[in-house]
Order: sequence, then C-alpha cells, then structure tokens
Amino acid sequence: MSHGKQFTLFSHTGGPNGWKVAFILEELGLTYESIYFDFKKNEHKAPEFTKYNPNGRIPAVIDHRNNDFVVWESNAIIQYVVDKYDKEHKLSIAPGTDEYYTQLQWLYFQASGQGPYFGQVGWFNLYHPEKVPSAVERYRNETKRVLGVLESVLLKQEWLVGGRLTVADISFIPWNIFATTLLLEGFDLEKEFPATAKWHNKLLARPAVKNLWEERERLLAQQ
Ligand SMILES: N[C@@H](CCC(=O)N[C@@H](CS)C(=O)NCC(=O)O)C(=O)O
Repeated sequence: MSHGKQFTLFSHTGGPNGWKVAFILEELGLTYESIYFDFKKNEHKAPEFTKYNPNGRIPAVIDHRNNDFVVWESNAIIQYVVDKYDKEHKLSIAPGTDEYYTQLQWLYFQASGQGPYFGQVGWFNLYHPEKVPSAVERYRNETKRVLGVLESVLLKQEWLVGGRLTVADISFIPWNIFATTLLLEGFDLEKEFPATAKWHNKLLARPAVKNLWEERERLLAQQ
C-alpha cells in the first residue's frame, strides 16, 4: 500500500466494528488509511480481502510498521494496538496485572455479549425476510439486559476498569449509539440506565469519537 500511513484499516461506513478500531487509532495518534468496502458489491468477500481476513468481515488491519502484520476481529485488533503501541498505557491496562484481565473480560463481553445480540435486533427489524416478533422481543430484551449489566457496574464506578478510561469503555460506543438511536423504540437510556447514560455521554464527548462519528455521518450522507 502506498498511502504512507502506519495502518491500513479495512472498514465500512455504516457498520459499528471498524469505527471502534478507528477511535483507538485516533486516540493514540497512530496514522491509518481507511478503506471502506461496499457490502452491496460484496467487496469484503473478494479474494483480494479474504487473503487478509478469511472470515470476510470488517474490520481488519495491516500494520505496515510491523512487516505488514495482519489482524482481524475488532477487539483482537484493539488489544494488538494497545499492547504494542500504548506503552505509556494512556488507554489501556499494563499486561501482567490482574486488571489487564478485567480489561480483557470487558472486551470479550463486548464482542460476545453486546455486538452479536444488539446486532440481532437490527437484523430482525430491518433485514430478516419475515416478521418474527418473538425474535425481535428476545433480542430487545437481551439488549436491555446487557445495558443493565453495564448499569449495575457503572452505578458503583465511573469506568469499567482501572478507575480511568480504557479501550474497554471505548469498545462499547458504537453499539450503544445504535441502541439509543435505532434499535429500541421509545427507549430512554437516561431514564432506564442513568449511570450508563452518563458514561456513554462522556465517551461521546471525546474529540476523537465526536470527530469520527461526524465523519461517518458525512460519508453516509454522500452515499
Ligand atoms: N466479531 C467481529 C464482527 C465483524 C462484523 O460482523 N463486521 C460486520 C460489519 S460491522 C461485517 O463485516 N458484516 C458483513 C457481513 O457479515 O458480510 C468483529 O468484532 O470484528
């Protein structure tokens, strides 16, 4: 790749997972070039991409500063980036400490408990060929249950781990935006989960997050 930046980030304008990685790269001041795939053209299933990610999904990154090393799965990418390039632990917990595993625990929970379940609300609402109200109800309830898990912790502490902002908090942003804007009709985060709402709003106010989400809106408006 000839763009001269440290990372190539394979992403998508609408989907949540590429933006999580962009937030972290931006927060750490690492340079990257985003390539946004057109899912309608199945660009993410083409051999030019599946040679990097056999799963045919975004995000994936190439680290040009590390012999073009490739990583896919958003939270594995995030862990790689902070372990390798956040040596001052601005956004992450030091490996070898107990809290490192608490950070990992939240990243796993985000990837296995938040992303796929929130995603199913979107799928059954927008894309599934038949209306299946029981499925919509199941995944809406699960979305609220997961928000309830966050609430139970954030009522007692400001951040998920280490008493400060880390990648664990940032990883929840995109799906929580979708939960509060798209997925749950008539849902009021502030009313139902006030501690989570306060935390979420603090995350949204971070310049890197705000700027990138505005960039996403601009890109979507051009499509
Ligand atoms: N667990 C994966 C999920 C990746 C994922 O589902 N990406 C979506 C976009 S956000 C995708 O590529 N969808 C296209 C497809 O499923 O064909 C991660 O966190 O990276």
